[in-house]
Amino acid sequence: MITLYDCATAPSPRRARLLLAAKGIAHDTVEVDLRSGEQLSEAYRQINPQCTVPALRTEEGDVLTDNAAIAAYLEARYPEVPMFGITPQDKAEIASWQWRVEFEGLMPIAEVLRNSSPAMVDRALPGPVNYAQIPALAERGLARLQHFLVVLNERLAQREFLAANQLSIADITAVVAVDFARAAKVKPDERHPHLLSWRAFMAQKSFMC
Ligand SMILES: N[C@@H](CCC(=O)N[C@@H](CS)C(=O)NCC(=O)O)C(=O)O
Repeated sequence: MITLYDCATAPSPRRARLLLAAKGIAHDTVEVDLRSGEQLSEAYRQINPQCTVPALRTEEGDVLTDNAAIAAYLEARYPEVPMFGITPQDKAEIASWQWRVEFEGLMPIAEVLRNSSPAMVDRALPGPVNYAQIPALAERGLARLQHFLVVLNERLAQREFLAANQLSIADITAVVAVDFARAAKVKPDERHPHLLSWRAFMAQKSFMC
């Protein structure tokens, strides 16, 4: 049985959880308590030396330690509900939006939170090494995040889904980014009607959690 090392309150493991749910893959869950620093414990380092969640133990016993590897593995192992597209064109478009959501959405949220939160002093980046906060990155991240909601809204003006006219990994990543933006006090509003409609439409998907 697959095991997901998860944290119910964190955005990155939610991406893996949603993908597992969208593909209908049964799995065990081990909750890792990020608030108490369990990800830095010796026991968790033995599982994932990068000290991050998600991690996923495959049925073959390998441990995959980031969303990119987890998603690549799950798509190859359980292709039944394709989430990365089938045709070369669709695969390219989905990969492009997956990257944009990560780079223009998730990264700015991390920049804001990790460089401003008192709880994250010296934890400005995840992982085993401590890095000091850079307050200017929080400021830049906020501007980038606000701009990204505009980008998403424009993209979704004429489309049901973010890429390739199909539900894909890019929609899942975007749901996680848009929802977690609230932690940075940014959320879609009446300036982003298409983004709000898409989010409401995504909320109806049976796998949404
Ligand atoms: N590249 C990783 C990033 C994972 C990541 O940053 N996870 C955060 C939770 S959202 C984490 O484990 N943080 C631990 C920490 O802050 O020490 C992925 O997407 O899989």
